[in-house]
Amino acid sequence: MNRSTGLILIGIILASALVVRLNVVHAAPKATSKAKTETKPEAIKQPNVLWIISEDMGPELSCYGTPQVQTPYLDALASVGMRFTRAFTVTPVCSTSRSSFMTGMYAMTIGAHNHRSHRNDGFELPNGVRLLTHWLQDHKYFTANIVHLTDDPKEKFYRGTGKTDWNFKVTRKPYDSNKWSDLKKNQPFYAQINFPETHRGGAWNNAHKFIKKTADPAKVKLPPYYPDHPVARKDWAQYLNAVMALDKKVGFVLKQLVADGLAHNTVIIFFGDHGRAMVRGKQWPYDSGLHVPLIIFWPTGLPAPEGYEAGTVSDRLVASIDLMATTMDIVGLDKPRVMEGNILFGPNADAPRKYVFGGRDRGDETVDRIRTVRDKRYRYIRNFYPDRPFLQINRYKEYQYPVIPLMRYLNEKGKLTDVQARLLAPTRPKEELYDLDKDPYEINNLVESAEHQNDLKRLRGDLEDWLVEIDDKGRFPEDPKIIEAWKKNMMKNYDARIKTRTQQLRKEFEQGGSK
Ligand SMILES: [Ca+2]
Repeated sequence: MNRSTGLILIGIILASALVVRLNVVHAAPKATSKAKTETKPEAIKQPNVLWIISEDMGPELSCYGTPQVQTPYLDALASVGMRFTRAFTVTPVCSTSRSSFMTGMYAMTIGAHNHRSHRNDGFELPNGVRLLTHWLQDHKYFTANIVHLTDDPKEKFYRGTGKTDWNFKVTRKPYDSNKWSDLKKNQPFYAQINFPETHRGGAWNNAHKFIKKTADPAKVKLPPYYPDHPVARKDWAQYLNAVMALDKKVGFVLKQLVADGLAHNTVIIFFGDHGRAMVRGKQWPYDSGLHVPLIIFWPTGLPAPEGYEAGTVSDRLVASIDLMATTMDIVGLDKPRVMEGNILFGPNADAPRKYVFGGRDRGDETVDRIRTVRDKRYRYIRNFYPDRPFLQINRYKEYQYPVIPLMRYLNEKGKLTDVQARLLAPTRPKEELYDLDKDPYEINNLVESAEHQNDLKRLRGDLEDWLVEIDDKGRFPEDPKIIEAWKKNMMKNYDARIKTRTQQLRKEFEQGGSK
């Protein structure tokens, strides 16, 4: 961690909070806003809430102990806020995860469980379920999904994506603004910033250009189910570079929050929309696809709720849908009766979770259904399509993840370890059970282990109860025409590109050799 940057930031945030307590005018450090920084007591009563959301990112930050990554700003935020080590999204891909955490409901309950579904068929949310921002707008909150962090229209780096990506029809304008500069004058506000760096694409590919010190591919730590090959190391290092570019943008936001005099009355929630965009990460409901970083900062200008302790690390189980329930509670809204998310803090807090649940369904053209439950120690997984390969064809991933063609190539040469080769097996186990304490990479399936039969039965039963409780819509197969349309579209978009890229990569594999 860059200690000096981190310490400066801690100082700024604490100083800002202290200023409020002393009720004096805040001396803003190099504010880029013209707004006055004087604080008003009435603005403090209704907290602002800021969600900063990283794309496709597991807890690969330096404050979570990941080597070769330096995230001074998020580390600093964690050091004055609360860092959660067991936070999970309920699904491992953008649209289903976002449909969940923006409604406080499991995607499987509300019928939003198939990736990029219901875009043009008029499908609406069930009665009593609404977007977070619709609740907030009716509660007289100003809402924003920030694209423009500055007022410079030419600014390319310090921007948000404005991503929504929901699998249902939105019946009303979901946000009032996309400009940061609208926030100060429209308090109380709820703002969301979605950053793209850790999503594969242009921002990922260029991330190393925006940071001072890049990750060293030779020193990154790869999961054992990836081949230890220069291509895999380079890919992982670029992911960490993307994390570092993201951190730089988070730092910009935090500094701007202070400069605008908003740090004293804004609750900050930072999390990932699901796990990393790697094989066995995004789209797979293991820890590697569901485990996300979560940092919550409670400003000291507001009384901290019971259960929130600044500067601490919590190992309680948190589901992404809890963030919506908690946000509604923070602003003074009652949690709707049907909501499946839990309130984390304060007098209305729900009991801490014993389990977090999740799963996946169709992703692009790839039909699947997996459900999972995890307690603090074990993860149980049920595969509803055990007759299909783990790496059944998904053209997006075949094109985007270089480790997939690498593994296919090395498998042909017989150069994969048993653990790695399992990902290319033609079938999958019906059930999986992992001891996360002993096996954080989830590679030793304990379903046949005599000493784990009690835990297996317990979690199997909990999962079955949950499927009934949430009225899981994934039990109904999708219209085959929808799947066929996806397949045709993906073939058209990707087949030629995959062929060219695989040929290029194979040359690289041959030159790189395997270690
Ligand atoms: Ca995503």
